Amino acid sequence: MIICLGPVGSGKTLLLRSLKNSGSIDNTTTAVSTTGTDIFSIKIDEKKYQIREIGGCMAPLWPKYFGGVKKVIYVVDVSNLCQISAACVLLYTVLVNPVLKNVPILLVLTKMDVSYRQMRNEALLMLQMKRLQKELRQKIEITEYSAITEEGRKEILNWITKKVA
Ligand SMILES: Nc1nc2c(ncn2[C@@H]2O[C@H](COP(=O)(O)OP(=O)(O)O)[C@@H](O)[C@H]2O)c(=O)[nH]1
Ligand SMILES: [Mg+2]
Repeated sequence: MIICLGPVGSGKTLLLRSLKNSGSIDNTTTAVSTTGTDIFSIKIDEKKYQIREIGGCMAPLWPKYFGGVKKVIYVVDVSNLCQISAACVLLYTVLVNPVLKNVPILLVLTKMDVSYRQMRNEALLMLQMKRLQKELRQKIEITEYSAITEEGRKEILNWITKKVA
């Protein structure tokens, strides 16, 4: 099982929906923020991957779902600078959990369609990625995404299918 975490409204549901069905996001898609958890079954090259989205408002309960997790996708909304430092603290509390000490992490900087290119560096700075990468033993990869343009979709799918060393 892969889990998808991130603050409320960071774009988890839209990301997983667009990974599941490319082109499924349109103006008629209503966004209801996820309260419990939602499981998305994503088929890549005839193989099925289960990804569980855990609602951002459930952050205190996240660790309940860490058992048996193989990979973590962490979604951060780069268009919302106010949320980024909170996202960083949350990410840190996730990564120090011993259950996840060998689990690869994909940090998805999403809503790139809203932000300017240089937002990436600014966001990484605010997330204190350098420090995180130094202090933590997990392998953290960083990628950019937009559920609107679906730019970056392939990179995420590749990461999902990659064998865990
Ligand atoms: N422009 C833009 N808006 C997005 C993107 N991803 C999500 N959103 C919007 O952000 C809001 C929250 O998205 P949602 O996927 O429900 O967030 P969740 O709470 O993390 O599941 C919704 O209004 C989405 O339409 C994106 O890549 N680009
Ligand atoms: Mg959601």
